[in-house]
Amino acid sequence: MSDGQSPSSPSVPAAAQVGVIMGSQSDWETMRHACDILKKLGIPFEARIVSAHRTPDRLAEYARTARERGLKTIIAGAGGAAHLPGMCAAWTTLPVLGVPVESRVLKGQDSLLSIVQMPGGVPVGTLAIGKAGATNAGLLAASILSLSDPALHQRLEVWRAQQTENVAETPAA
Ligand code: RP5
Repeated sequence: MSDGQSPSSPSVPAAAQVGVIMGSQSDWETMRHACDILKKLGIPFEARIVSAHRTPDRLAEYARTARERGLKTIIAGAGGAAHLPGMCAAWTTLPVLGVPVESRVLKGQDSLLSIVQMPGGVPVGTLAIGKAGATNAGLLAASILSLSDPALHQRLEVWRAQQTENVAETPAA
């Protein structure tokens, strides 16, 4: 699980701006799509396994120190009783984007409801279940960072334009 690097200095890892955390190794298949977007847009990030239930102290330490370590947004993905995004948001005032991972038994409905139903006062921006949610979490993190980064704003505009160009007008046979 490699971290992002600055596109201008490929040998020197840039300080992470986005923290991508997930409750388990089994979440990586979903969460790697958030990382893929961050990589494509040249946003330095770090990816970590941090479980609200199995490693609660790791979560508290991670979230409480996130802002002082230079992170600007956290993407948190979890499945089932998906308390990771909410508990992360409880420890930090950074924007927290929650990705409901598709669970085996309830297909991610449990993850979605666990993440989206936050009490007023502790927000988590909740995305769609699975790959689309992880991809959009990466894009939303990029949008947030682009507010104070004109070069990133430009890369994001180019990415969107390319996406539009890639949509065929007629379906392939
Ligand atoms: C959650 O439990 C994780 O986020 C994961 O989606 C789910 C299952 O974890 P494993 O049993 O696969 O480690 O904490």
